[in-house]
Formats: sequence, C-alpha cells, structure tokens
Amino acid sequence: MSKEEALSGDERALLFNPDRDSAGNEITYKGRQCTFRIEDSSASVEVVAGEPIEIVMGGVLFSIPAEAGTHRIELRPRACIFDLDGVVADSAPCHYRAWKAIADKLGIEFDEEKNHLLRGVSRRRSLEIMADGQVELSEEDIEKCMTEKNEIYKGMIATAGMSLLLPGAREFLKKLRRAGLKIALASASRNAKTILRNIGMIDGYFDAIADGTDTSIAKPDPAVFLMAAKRVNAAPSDCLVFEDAPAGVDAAIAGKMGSVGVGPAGVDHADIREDSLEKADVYDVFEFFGRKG
Ligand code: B16
Ligand code: MG
Repeated sequence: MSKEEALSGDERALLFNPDRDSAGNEITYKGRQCTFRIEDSSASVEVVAGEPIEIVMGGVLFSIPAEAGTHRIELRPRACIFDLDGVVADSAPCHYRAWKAIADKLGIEFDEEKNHLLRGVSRRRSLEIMADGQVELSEEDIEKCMTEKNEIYKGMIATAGMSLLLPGAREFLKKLRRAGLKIALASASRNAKTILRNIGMIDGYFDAIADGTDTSIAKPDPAVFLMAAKRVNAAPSDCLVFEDAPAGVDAAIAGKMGSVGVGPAGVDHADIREDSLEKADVYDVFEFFGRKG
C-alpha cells in the first residue's frame, strides 16, 4: 500500500487510524503537508501553515488552525458502545407482540404506550412492570410467563431474520471502526447474539459483546456497559454509549460515560441526540472525543 493510499480523506477531514495507517506517513491535504508519527504512547501530526483543516486521529477530531504546528493524542482505547434493541436492530415490536400474547393470557391490560416502559429493561423486570397492580404472580408463574414469552419472541425473530437490521447501522459502525474507535455491543437481551447472527453482524463489526447472558443486573445499573468497556480496555470516561431507552441513558450516566440518545422519545437527557443511526453523523462522535482529548 502506498503512503497516499494508507490515509483517507473525506469531504470534511483527513482520517488517520494509528492502528492501521503506518507511522511516518506524509500527505498533502487541501494544500497542507501533514506528517504523522507514532511514538510510545502517542500519535501526532505535524502540519505546515495553510488554510484551516480538520484531521481525525484515532477517532478524535482536531480543528487545525492556519498556523504550522504539531497536534498530539494519547494512544488509549476510545470506545463506542451500542445497545442492540432499538439502536441496531428493530426487535422492540417483536418484544411487544410476545408480551402482549402473555398479557392477553393473563387477562391484563397492556398496550404500546406501556410497552415503552419495557425498553432496555430485563425480561423479569419487564414482566413485573406489565403485571404491576393488575395481577399477583408466584415465582413459578413468573418463570412460566418468561419462558413462554421467550419462546414466542424467538419464533418471531427467527421469522423476521435480516429485516430486523435498522437502516444505516452497519455503515455507521464501519465508519467509526475505520477511524480507529473500538466498537462494543452492550445489550440486556439474552438473545443478543442470535439477533446479531440473523442480521449479519456477528462477525466483523464488534470488538466485544456484553449481553444478558453475562449479567442479569439490569439497566439503569451500568454493569453491562462497564463490562463492555472492560472488554475493549477502555476507561468509562473514554466511552460513548448509544441508547434508545431512558434506563439505558441513565445507566451510561451512572457509569460516567458519554451518551447518545437514539430514537424518538425519552432520551433527551443524553449528551448527544440522534434520530437513528441512519441519520447520525460520525463527526458528532469525533467531536465528542475531540472535546475530551
Ligand atoms: P431478552 P436492549 C432489551 O434489549 C430490550 O430492549 C428489552 O425490551 C428486553 O426486555 C431485554 O433486552 C431483555 O431481552 O428477553 O431477549 O433477554 O435494548 O438492551 O438491547
Ligand atoms: Mg434498547
């Protein structure tokens, strides 16, 4: 690979990934000569004077002023942690329909509005919220309802297959990874890996996966996010969590991580808001890590 090919620039910035692009690279970008170096624990770029440009090194955005200068980042893992249901996969409607079948059997009220309260929370907690004030369930009933709901749900996700993949998700993750960020999945679901397999994302997209089979401690506890962060060796303060559920954003905040609220409702308290990964801008992520340094 030639030096020029190793680096890539898009319409907005020059991208350098210290894990992939070779040190000692020199490139002239928008008329400015840039020399990249990797030392023990840092990466740097020396830029000659010229018009202001932007450079993304290891997922961190630098706004380079007109003057000549050297800009440096400490090399340490920085990670984006993705929730699954509602962010990468559209599995919430399947959860709803499966719970609705159980609610009908139990003869209790359950509608789409109440279903919002179940987003991101564990299977057991979902049943508790659904039954609350309407029916008393013994431990045996709870186990039976959870098993039955899960069997219905598994049938639905098998039938839905690839159609659960949310538009833009794969492309968005690829761009972040190309820039040098670690990518992790953190989901409350015990079916997370099955869904990833169904939507063609089990290989090549995530550096680590933490899910409901690793911990039963539910969001808003940050346990599953902390586990994902640990698996990519990133400090919580170097993590940005993408979540569609209020409990998920609360968990990110409790874990001292940055947060991106994805989707229509309940996540306005996140640091960044995006309607979907399809509409999300990778530069919001690069700017977030740029502010942290
Ligand atoms: P399961 P996430 C969550 O997934 C769902 O949003 C939530 O509705 C569900 O109860 C939970 O997983 C557990 O799922 O029954 O498959 O183990 O948003 O954390 O990816
Ligand atoms: Mg979710």
